[in-house]
Amino acid sequence: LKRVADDVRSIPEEKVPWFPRQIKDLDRCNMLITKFDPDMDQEHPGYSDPEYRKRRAFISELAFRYKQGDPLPTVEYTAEEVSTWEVYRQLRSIYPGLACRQFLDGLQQLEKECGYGEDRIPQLREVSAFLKEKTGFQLRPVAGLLSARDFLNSLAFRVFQCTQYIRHSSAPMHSPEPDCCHELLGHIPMLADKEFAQFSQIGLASLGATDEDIEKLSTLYWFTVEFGLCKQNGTVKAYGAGLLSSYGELVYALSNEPEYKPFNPEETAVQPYQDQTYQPVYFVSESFEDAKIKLRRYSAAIKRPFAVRYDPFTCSVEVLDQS
Ligand code: NLE
Ligand code: FE2
Repeated sequence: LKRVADDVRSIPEEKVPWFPRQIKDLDRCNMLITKFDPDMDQEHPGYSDPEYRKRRAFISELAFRYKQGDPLPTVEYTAEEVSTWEVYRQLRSIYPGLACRQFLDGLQQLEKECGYGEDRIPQLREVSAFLKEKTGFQLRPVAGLLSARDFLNSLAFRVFQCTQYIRHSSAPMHSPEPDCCHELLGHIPMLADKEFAQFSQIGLASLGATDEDIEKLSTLYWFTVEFGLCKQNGTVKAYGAGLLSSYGELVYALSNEPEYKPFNPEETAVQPYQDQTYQPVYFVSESFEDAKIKLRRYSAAIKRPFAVRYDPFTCSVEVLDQS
């Protein structure tokens, strides 16, 4: 009987992109895309506001220094930042007619149990503790837009990489980049839903996936988790976080202006998209459950020379050689 060392038995490394095996490996999943950077992009509403840029640099630094297991940093938000958070009140007033049931349930719990409201910006630390109890999700701070691979890989561990700065006060109704309004209002209520948390299956499918599959998975993520619509009791509702955090786009998406297509992973995965402004097309699923089942089926069918299994007891990924 011969015991084979783990690293010898493992998959042919050259062919498979590196991926995190343990939750602490997420410290290496930090590749930022400097697309809407206020320091570099002249179109950014904060570009000509040195105070804003200084503030962003300060909050970014907290994320750069963070290591898995550290307590989440708290930010003392300024009066100006809290007044930008007033989008809460405006969005809150239109949610009942436009947001899906799971979102409304989640938000109500956050208001009751986690201090959500229009007067203060919730802290990642308290929100992460709340999610952990509901669905096992936890947050980690990130300095901006992450590469699709790193972002999706983190989801495999039920870790949601979360920005902590807030959008510029001159453009509260829509931001092309993620910020705490987007995370806290768009994503967090959905991540409190057990069924929705299973969308993170897409994260497991992304581990060691080819660049081509990552592109498809992130497009699917875009049109579901970020901009998804679903039917509920005969009407179309929003469940996508990019919609639920933007007053402008939420109203637009549920008006009769944009094009709707039925959600179908094979087709959705190759739909070109742009991320500067509102989407020209949205995908509608027959129900929330339907989106989940189809996404799961698609993820499970992705071909890799190995299989992965997540072990929630050790927060690590087991890799099963299948060659
Ligand atoms: N457009 C969204 C918002 O304004 O909140 C953010 C989308 C981030 C992908
Ligand atoms: Fe997002």
